[in-house]
Amino acid sequence: MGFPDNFLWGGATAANQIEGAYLEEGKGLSTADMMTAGSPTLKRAITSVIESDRYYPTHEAIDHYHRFEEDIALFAEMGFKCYRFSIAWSRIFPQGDETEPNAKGLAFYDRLIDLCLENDIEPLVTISHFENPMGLQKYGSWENRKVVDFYLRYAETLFEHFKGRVRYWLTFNEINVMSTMPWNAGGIASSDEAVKMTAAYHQFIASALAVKAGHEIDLDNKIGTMYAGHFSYPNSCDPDDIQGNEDFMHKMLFYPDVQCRGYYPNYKLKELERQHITLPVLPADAEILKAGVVDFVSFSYYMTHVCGKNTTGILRGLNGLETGYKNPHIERSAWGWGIDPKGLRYALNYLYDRYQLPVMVVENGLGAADTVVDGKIHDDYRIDYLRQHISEMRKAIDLDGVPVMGYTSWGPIDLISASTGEMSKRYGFIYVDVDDEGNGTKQRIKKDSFAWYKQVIATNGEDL
Ligand code: BGP
Repeated sequence: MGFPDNFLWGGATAANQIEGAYLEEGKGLSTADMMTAGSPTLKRAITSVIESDRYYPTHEAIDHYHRFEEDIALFAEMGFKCYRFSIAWSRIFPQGDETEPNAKGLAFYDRLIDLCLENDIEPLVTISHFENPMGLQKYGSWENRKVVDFYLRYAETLFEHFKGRVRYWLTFNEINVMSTMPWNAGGIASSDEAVKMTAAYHQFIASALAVKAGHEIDLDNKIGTMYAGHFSYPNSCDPDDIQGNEDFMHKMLFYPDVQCRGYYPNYKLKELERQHITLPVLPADAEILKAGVVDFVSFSYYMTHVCGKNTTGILRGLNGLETGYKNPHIERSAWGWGIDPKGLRYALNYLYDRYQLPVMVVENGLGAADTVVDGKIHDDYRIDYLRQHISEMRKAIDLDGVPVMGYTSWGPIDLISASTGEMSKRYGFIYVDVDDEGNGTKQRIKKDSFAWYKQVIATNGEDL
């Protein structure tokens, strides 16, 4: 009993949140490079000005691009079995639409991946994580079907180039974020529903084509969906609350439904009909979606929501990530995210029941402000959070029989927050000396949670 022997313990990051070096070695500008910093109360903005007096977090981030050797060594010291990271599309195809890849961009990831493999760390690559080459803006980004071809060329380049070295892939990070943060998800600046649904449709087609190509290039490739786990409880047992909650869940769940089943669910087709939205369907698309179903389901899990009959709008509140009613049974993080470890067991069961595919938790963690006292960071609150979540995940395996493949906690090293652009919202086992303005030595310091997680992995989750 307990975690399987080959369980993939590790951590997860995204290129635009850690690498920096935003224009080095031929990299083109990405949509993430055009976002200002924000704060818990101030939303990040999209800008067309590349240099300004506001700090642009992706430009330097934590300088992982130049310090990856030190960072991977620290992950290896913790005993990571798996490292989930993303490849910056604009390092490989700087404008997005070139026919030949940028060799220097591939070379950086060669070094990173080879180092992981030397340390027996299985790479799990997110092909697109909240960044698109700015060069694709002239096409209208994902609103234009042409971008499917550019994405496919990019994905095939990765499958070919890293063949035999990378076996686990995710086509899009949190694909359902197209509904809530379309700029992050697809370089879409509009909040118009028809535009977002068109862009999402194109991403489904692109994902399906990539899954098919990935399997053709290497039968060993396992390619997954990555769902922003927006799980929600009904506000009461009033049947209208149950329906209201279901309506919210559907707005999110249709994304993994399409990727796992290979077709749009009826409830979504009916909703689109009511909204007078026509999807840009081409004759062969039904076949494409069917032939490109994913091999596994991965998701991020930070919080749960409460919805019901009077929930208006799907997401609102702090950073746009709090939904509906307050849940009096759970506590909240300093950023207002509802902390619900038991919900993780529920979520794992929910996804496995729905798709009957292996499941992986590819993000989970506590964003908190840490203080350095005498060169040490005593983050018992983080240990507490992770311990509770991991123990609920174990129940899903032991008591419910859910085939959980692995667990990569979010931000094993402090990095830039995606929603706020802050550095002070920290998730790491490793502290990085950088503040919200980008000042600091960038020195890496192990927090108390570092030794704790190392022990968790060493005992395969026995010693929590
Ligand atoms: C997910 C994203 C990540 C990450 C995480 C934590 O939505 O996939 O990129 O940032 O959330 O969120 P935040 O950084 O806003 O605290």
